Formats: sequence, C-alpha cells, structure tokens
Amino acid sequence: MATTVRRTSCNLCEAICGVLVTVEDGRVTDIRGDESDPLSRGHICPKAVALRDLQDDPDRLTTPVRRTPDGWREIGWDAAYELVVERLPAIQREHGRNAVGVYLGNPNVHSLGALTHMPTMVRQLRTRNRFSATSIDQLPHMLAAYLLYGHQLMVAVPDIDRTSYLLMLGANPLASNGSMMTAPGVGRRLKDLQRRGGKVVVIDPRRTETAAVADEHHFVRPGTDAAFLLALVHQVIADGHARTAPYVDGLAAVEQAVGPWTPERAAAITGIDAAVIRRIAHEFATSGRAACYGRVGVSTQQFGAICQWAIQVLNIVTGNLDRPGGTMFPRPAVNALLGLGRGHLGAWKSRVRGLPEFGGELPVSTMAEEILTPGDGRIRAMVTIAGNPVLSTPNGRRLDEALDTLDFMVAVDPYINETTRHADVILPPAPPLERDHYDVIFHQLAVRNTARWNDAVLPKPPKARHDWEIFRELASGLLRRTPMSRRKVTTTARLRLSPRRIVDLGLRIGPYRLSLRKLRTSPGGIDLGPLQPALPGALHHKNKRIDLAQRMILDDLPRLAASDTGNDGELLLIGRRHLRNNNSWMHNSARLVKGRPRHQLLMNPRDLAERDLADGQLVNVSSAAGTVAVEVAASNDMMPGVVSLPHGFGHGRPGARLSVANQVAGPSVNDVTDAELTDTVAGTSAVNGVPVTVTAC
Ligand SMILES: Nc1nc2c(c(=O)[nH]1)N[C@H]1C(S)=C(S)[C@@H](COP(=O)(O)OP(=O)(O)OC[C@H]3O[C@@H](n4cnc5c(=O)[nH]c(N)nc54)[C@H](O)[C@@H]3O)O[C@H]1N2
Ligand SMILES: Nc1nc2c(c(=O)[nH]1)N[C@H]1C(S)=C(S)[C@@H](COP(=O)(O)OP(=O)(O)OC[C@H]3O[C@@H](n4cnc5c(=O)[nH]c(N)nc54)[C@H](O)[C@@H]3O)O[C@H]1N2
Ligand code: SF4
Ligand SMILES: [Mo]
Repeated sequence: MATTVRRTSCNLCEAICGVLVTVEDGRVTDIRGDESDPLSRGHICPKAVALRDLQDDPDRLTTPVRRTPDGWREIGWDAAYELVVERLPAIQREHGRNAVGVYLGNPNVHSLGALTHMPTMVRQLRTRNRFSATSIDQLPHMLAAYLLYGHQLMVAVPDIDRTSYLLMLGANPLASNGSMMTAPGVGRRLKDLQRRGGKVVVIDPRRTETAAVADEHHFVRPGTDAAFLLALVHQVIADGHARTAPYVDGLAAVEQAVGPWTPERAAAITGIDAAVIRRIAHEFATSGRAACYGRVGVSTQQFGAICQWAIQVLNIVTGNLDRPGGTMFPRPAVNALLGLGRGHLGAWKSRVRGLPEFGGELPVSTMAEEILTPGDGRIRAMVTIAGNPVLSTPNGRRLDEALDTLDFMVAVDPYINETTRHADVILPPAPPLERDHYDVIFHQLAVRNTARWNDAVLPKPPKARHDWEIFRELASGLLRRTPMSRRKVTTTARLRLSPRRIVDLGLRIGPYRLSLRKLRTSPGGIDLGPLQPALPGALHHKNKRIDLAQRMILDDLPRLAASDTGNDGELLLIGRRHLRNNNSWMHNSARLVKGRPRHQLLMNPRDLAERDLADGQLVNVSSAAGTVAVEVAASNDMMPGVVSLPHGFGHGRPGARLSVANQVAGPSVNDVTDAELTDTVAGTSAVNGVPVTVTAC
C-alpha cells in the first residue's frame, strides 16, 4: 500500500489551521493538526476530519446536473456551460441586465480559485442585483474600515497574543474558532493571555463557551451594545483618558455626540450596571494594552454600524489602535486590499425598498422582494455560488418560494440542497482536498503574519473541474457574446492566468518579495513575525488621517436614542454557533452530526415558568415574519428575556439530496428572522434581537 502524509490547510473556517493528511492508495485515512504551522501550531477542531467526509460523500456531485421533467440528469461540462451562457444573456436581452441576480455565499472566501476567477465572471453579467453573505455578516466591519481607514478590507484585528485586556462583544470564538480575527486555537491564546496576568471580558446575552472561560461576563440586552460602547467612550473622555494620535481628527465632535450617553443611561438600556461600565472604561483605558473586539452579535443587529464604529473609536481614543497588544493591521505576503476596490456606499439603491449598495452589493434581505415584486428591473434569473440562502438569509421561506418563480437558475455548488434544488443546472466544483490553497483573505485578518502555500492533496479526477475553471469557462462564454474591446482583451488575458500564477505574482509584488517557489519549500508555512505598527502610512485616505466624526454614524444616533427598549411579553431571539456545525452545509457529515441534538431553543427557566412551559416541550416561536416549531431547552446560561436558536438547520425539504442532513432535526431560524429588520445605515440584516413570542404548540 502506498501511504503518504501531505500538508494542507483546513479551509472550513477562518482559522485556516495547518493539517497533515494521510493518504493510503488514493484515500484519506487520517487528518491531524500540523505542529509546524507557525500560526495554528497543531490546533484543529472536529470539523477538520470532515474534510475527508466531504471527499467521500456519495451525495456530493462530481459532474453537472440538469433538471428535467424526470428529475436530475447528468450532463457534460460543455453542455452545462453552453446552457448558462445562452440563457442568462437571453434573459438580460429580454428584461434588462438587472434581471439576473447573483448570490455569493460564504465558502467563496475560503477558496483561492473562487477569489481569483469568480469576480471576473460576475462582472460579465453587469447586473446591479448582486448579493452576498456580507450583508448578513461583516458588513459593519467593512463599513467602519472604509469610513475610518479608507479601505473596506483594512480591518484592525485584536493583537490577542500580546494584549492584556480583551473586551469581546457578540463573539464566541470557542465555538466559531474566531472571525475577522484569524487566531487558530483561540482557547489556548486566551489561556496564555490570562497566564500573562491579562483579563478577558465578554459581553453577550448568553453565557457562552467563551464567556465560561473569561474573567468576567456580562449579559447585555440584544441590540443595545451601541449604548454600552458609547457610554464607554463617554466615560473614557470624561475621565480625561482620551489621547489620540496626531493623525486623528474629530475627537471634539465625538465628545459632543457621546455627551448624552452616560453610563446610567446605557445601564437602563443594556442591563449592564453603570458602575460596571465605569470600571470597564477605566480598566480599558489604563491597562496599557487593551483591545476591543466585536463580532457577529454586534454586526448583524439593528445598530451594527454604530457598534463597529464605536469599537474602533474606543480603541483609537485610548491609544490602543496600531500598538502591540491593542488592535493592529496585518501585513500579509499577498496584499488582499489590491484585489478589491476601496469601497463605496449608496452608489445605487435597491429597487423595491431603497436600501443602499455597499461595495457593489445590495443587502441580501432585499433578494426575495426583488424576485417577487413585478416591474422593471425585477430579477428573473439567479446565479448562486457557494451559498444556501434559503437557510441562511432572513425570511428564508419567502426566498424558497421566490426561487420557484424564476425563469432560470444556475448554482455553482457541490450539493443539491435547500437552495440549489430550485436550479435548472448545477455546476459542482472539485472539493477542498483536490485544490491548491493559499489563503488570500484570512492572512489579511490574522493575528500573526505568516504565509502558507499548499499543493492539492489529492489529484482531481479527469471529469472534475475546479471552481476557477468553471468561472473561466462561464466568463469566456459570456465574453464571446460581447463586441471586441480593450476590456475584452484584458479580461481574456486575466482569465488565462491560473490561481497559482496569480498568487506567485501577488507574492512577488508583496511586502516580503516572496515567490511561490520559496513558499513551496516550506509547505508547513513560514513565519513573518508579529503584527507591526503601520499608521498613518498604511491609511488609504489620501490625507493619511483618520476622521472619527463620521456623519453617517453620528446622524444615526437619534435612531438609537429613539429605539424601543420596552418589553411587552416579547422575547428577543439571537443566534448561536456550535463547534461541530458549519453554517448551513456540513450537516451531511455523519461524524459531525452524531451526538446530542443541538438545535433546540434555549430559554431561561424563569421565562419558561412565566409561560407555563416545560423543558423539552415543543413550542412555537413566532415573529412578524413567521413561525417555527421546535423543542425548548431550559438554560441558565440565557439572559432572561432572550432566547437562542442556531442557524443552518431546516433540512429535509423535498428534492434536496442530503441523505444524512435530511435526518437532522431542527427548523431553520431564518424562517423566523425578519427580512424587514435591518440596520438601515448599510442594510445589514438584523438576525440578532428579533422580537418573538414563544407559546406551547
Ligand atoms: N439567523 C442567522 N442567519 C445567518 C447567520 C447567523 O448568525 N444567524 N450567519 C450568517 C453568516 S455569518 C454567514 S457567512 C451566512 C452563510 O450562509 P451561506 O452564504 O449560505 O453559506 P453556507 O451556509 O456556508 O453555505 C455554503 C454553500 O456552499 C456550498 N459549498 C461548500 N463548499 C463549496 C465550494 O468550495 N464551492 C462552491 N461553489 N460551493 C461550496 C455548500 O454546498 C452550501 O450550499 O449565513 C448567515 N446566516
Ligand atoms: N463551528 C462553527 N464555526 C464557525 C461557523 C459555524 O457555523 N460553525 N461560522 C463561521 C462564520 S460564517 C462566521 S461569520 C463566524 C462568526 O463568529 P462569531 O461571531 O464568534 O459567531 P457566534 O458563535 O455566532 O457568536 C456570536 C455571539 O453573539 C452573541 N449575540 C447575539 N446577539 C447579541 C447582541 O445583541 N449583543 C452581543 N453582545 N452579543 C450578541 C451570541 O450569543 C453569540 O455568542 O463563525 C465562523 N465559524
Ligand atoms: S478551526 Fe476547525 S474548521 Fe476551522 S480551520 Fe481549524 S480545523 Fe478547520
Ligand atoms: Mo459568516
């Protein structure tokens, strides 16, 4: 038997752990952590082993399929490409360019080939109806980066390995493995922080796995963190602790804006004691190396933009931005910022609800209405790429119905799932272990500068196609139909470059002048050292200054002040993640789904008692958008008045070919979340803090 051990990195989440894969006679027999990786240092989680299940999953498509009256039929690649590049332009000719909509899902950012070739393909469609997971995820981070630092991807990450005070809001990295902060083995990093004498403070409506290991945890009423953060800034300034760098403007305007946001006022709204807010402000400002970090819980809520702005402001006014132990800007070997424009907001608005675009994308919560609402510019065809928005986006039921009304739909996806079952044709890309990997995005968000290239672990079968090959063929096919132009010539040339070649170019022009050849000699990755100060030189604003006083945010404060904080028997619904789930799509791995069910509605026993409900009972969870039935589980870890459901469940729908996932119980939380609930600043979906009632079934 031929046994080899190969190196790659796991691309299932943002931690990009180095792994060692044992291959025996062409089959994966073992996956373990790679101790030599300078970033992950051997860490992996249970999901890494599922890379193997993905490889062997009989439900995974390996060739394109087309819907026929007698069910799905396999078709050849050329026939599939031809169908797509015929139908999409035909629909655009008849109904206008915007009649084709595009949804780009989460795994795209984890695939090198999608990042190098997909944008060119999408550009050929020249539609304004572009959507992605961004607007139900990190949009407020990108908005804050764009406003304050001049580029949507210039995101500051907590320097977790050197900080002595980590204030964490709306993040549970012990389950999620970290996000907008690539820090594999967060648990170990937090322990080290505490061993250094540092402190971890968690603000979350649930006592999470992360809160359990923190030094302090405070419940916060969902959707009210903005008030807490403004009060921290208020207190820091009032205590005379504000000290901004010479390149920072706007402190006076911020002082004025946070004037009314006293700790007492914030306490009344958030449920966190005024004395605690004062103390945290003091500790944060005086610890010397403090970092405030907020993630999904403070992004996908009604005041996400204020939250992410205020987090930056807190770091900046306490002198913690761009200093070791504070929040810092990574300097990866391939500069991801070059591949993406600086950003823009509101260049156009969505047709039906008038929500603004950001960076060329409209809020995903408008997708269903753009398909269903008659009139000029209505979406008649969809392209979904690595996304399952029927389960992942608010009011998913409505989208489920909307997709059924389309004239044409194509999905680039390895599975026939809740979303792609609506497609006319599905193009499946080769799985992760069959592709080369360099992580363009997550080195850009990593807490240490490292670089790692890995050749594919397994050979791609001849009939399989890489995602970048699919995008190249589709883009070329669409391009063939356009008249000759300079753009056409340069686009064609760009499409010919392989991901490998593009990474090599990126490495060569990058700050360390590396090359693919050099990286390939260290398949366990190379260490480029801890994060380094970079301001003001690295700012993308021409004047190399940061203006704290962002109008759009300051103008939104009255909306916060006016927000309804009363409680009339309603509960607020929030989300959660579990180490063994991965958004909507890893439930087809038997190894990951085994064990105790984890889809239940978590609820404080007091709230159960008030409603005469019992632990384990089936209940209806209802919002303005819909109702789901689910078992309730009593949990003292929940803040009273708050209930929690994870997303990514809701399998078992007719036509989906997911033999394991279809057996997994649990409704889709996004059948209850409400597409009408958004942060109006940039249109981010507010899937946290959804008012619901819970009643016996
Ligand atoms: N209520 C609620 N909703 C949420 C969230 C929440 O916290 N609460 N979280 C939101 C967040 S942060 C995100 S990122 C979204 C994620 O939601 P989506 O963008 O829908 O992403 P996934 O659920 O990861 O879906 C992955 C899809 O990509 C396919 N896929 C997997 N690998 C590949 C690949 O390599 N290539 C291709 N072409 N396809 C692939 C899978 O089969 C699956 O169909 O969900 C969001 N929805
Ligand atoms: N195992 C696993 N890992 C994942 C994923 C997965 O599905 N499974 N998904 C990946 C993706 S796409 C992403 S974006 C990241 C997300 O990474 P994280 O942001 O760490 O994700 P969550 O674990 O959902 O943590 C969000 C926390 O916010 C809290 N929360 C909800 N509402 C509020 C609020 O109003 N205020 C405050 N302060 N807290 C609130 C929730 O209780 C929860 O603990 O995880 C990634 N990693
Ligand atoms: S934490 Fe788990 S899922 Fe994430 S990259 Fe590491 S092994 Fe993969
Ligand atoms: Mo996400």
